[in-house]
Amino acid sequence: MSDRPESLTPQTLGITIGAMSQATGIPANTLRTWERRYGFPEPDRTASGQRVYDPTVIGHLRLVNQALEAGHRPRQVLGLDEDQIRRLLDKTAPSPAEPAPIRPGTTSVDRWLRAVENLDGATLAAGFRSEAARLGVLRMLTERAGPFMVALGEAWRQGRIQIYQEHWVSEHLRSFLVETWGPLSTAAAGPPMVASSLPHDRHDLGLHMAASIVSMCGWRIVFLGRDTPVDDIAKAVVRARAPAALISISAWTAPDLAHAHLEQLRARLEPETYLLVGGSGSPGALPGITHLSGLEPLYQWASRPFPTAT
Ligand code: B12
Repeated sequence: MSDRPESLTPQTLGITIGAMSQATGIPANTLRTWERRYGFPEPDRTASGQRVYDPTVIGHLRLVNQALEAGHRPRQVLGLDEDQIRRLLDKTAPSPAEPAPIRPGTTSVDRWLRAVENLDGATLAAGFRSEAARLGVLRMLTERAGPFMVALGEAWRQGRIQIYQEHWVSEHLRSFLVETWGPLSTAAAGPPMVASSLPHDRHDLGLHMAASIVSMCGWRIVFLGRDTPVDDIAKAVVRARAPAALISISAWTAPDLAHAHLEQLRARLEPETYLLVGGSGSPGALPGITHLSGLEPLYQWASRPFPTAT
């Protein structure tokens, strides 16, 4: 991949096994074992033999993860396509009118990465909107926007995307997400939910994605955004009389730091306040914390009857 850093081509758009593992929470060894036993996920190889995965497989693997969490076995799940896993998980089957998935090599992720390279805002804006209309917001975020940002991070790490391009695209995606959740939240009939990142974490796109999901379910968002002190998150929950707080933790936050902040926050909240936690830097299940492994479980959680305010 590093032999042609000057331009983005289909071969250079893949992500490494480390990035795939980070994006899905599936250990690299498990990915290799599944490839050997079940032929999935099947990577391409660079000239030096390094595995490179199509980033759109991230959404598929996150579904596999959910099916395994739900008690299904790898051999039952790994031969299934995304729609079959959704049906296994009792998710709504897609309508017959839904278009077939875009083939690798012409994926939205590829097109959007090229748009970033060329600072082509029109292609990005049209792409975000049309994919949201085509797939629905939940699938657009889990199967397109999330994998796109992971691929972008990989391209940046390899020096193929500059920091100005990363800032530029982050602002584009942020605008799209705010336009998605803002009007829903303003019109929401449900209770408030405080949405925040942890101290020092300047990543907030996962938080905007999570806000988009819960606002679709009728929650009103009290958005604190990135890098918020734990005490202030707790004060906002009290002030808003919010029955729930949502914390998004990016891959940048070290797990032990995230753990410490979450313990502090839990101690400052009333016991009955729900503390929802997710994002690729989430330290996982902790006492008093509702850890959710992705946006689909968040959607399930937020669709339940509203709790009463504390
Ligand atoms: C965009 C970006 C930035 C932007 C952020 C802009 C913004 N407004 O958010 C900027 C330029 C500011 C930035 C800065 C930095 N970044 Co940065 N960044 C990224 C990038 C490319 C995308 C982040 C993102 O949006 N990911 C997509 C999100 C949405 O994915 P996610 O968190 O997994 O969330 C998904 C689910 O988990 C779920 N979810 C999210 N939240 C929640 C919450 C709940 C409750 C639930 C249920 C679900 C859920 O929704 C998403 C759906 O797919 C990542 C690459 C990556 N792999 O993520 C690097 C990345 C996170 N950054 C990285 C680094 C190193 C940095 C910097 C240190 C760079 C620098 N030298 O300055 C700084 C750190 C700044 C800081 N103090 O936080 C590294 C972290 C590596 C590590 N493990 O430490 C990454 C992984 C890049 C890389 N490959 O190396 N970054």
